[in-house]
Amino acid sequence: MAIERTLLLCKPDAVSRGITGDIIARLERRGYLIIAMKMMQLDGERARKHYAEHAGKPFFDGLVKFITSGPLVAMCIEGESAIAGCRQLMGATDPLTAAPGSIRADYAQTIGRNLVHGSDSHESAERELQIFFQPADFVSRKHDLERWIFEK
Ligand code: IDP
Ligand code: MG
Repeated sequence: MAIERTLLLCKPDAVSRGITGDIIARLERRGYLIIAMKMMQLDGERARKHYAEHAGKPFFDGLVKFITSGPLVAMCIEGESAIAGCRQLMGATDPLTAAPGSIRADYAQTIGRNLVHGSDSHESAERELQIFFQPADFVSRKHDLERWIFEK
């Protein structure tokens, strides 16, 4: 158990479909804290860096083309075990196998348009957050953490 930070993206399909608000509402309802947030459009270089682990896979070029196709909303989420917790809220990569009630099961149909990205480990979170945010982009939500999340 530990307070963690993770990168959460509302991908271009979520922005285009107007469901970023629903996604953010689910994160906030769970009690996660947004400590950085920006809307931006990725260029190819940054997209390939973000998805470097998938370079060479058959879906890689399509993935880069899609993630650069329009604006996305990038967030740093903070909370207790936030890396695994956000992955749970998102649901499995393929919406057809995602748990009912998860974002991907509730809003998506295909693996290539599955609306959200979430870091899958500590190492990924640290690496990915640096791709999207500068140190000055982060706010402190220490008081909210103390009030709502730390168990005394
Ligand atoms: P994740 O987003 O659940 O972490 P990853 O395996 O890291 O899933 O894949 C990154 C993204 O690449 C997925 O969210 C999905 O949009 C896309 N992707 C993964 N596998 C496939 C595939 O087999 N076909 C098409 N797109 C895929
Ligand atoms: Mg992944």
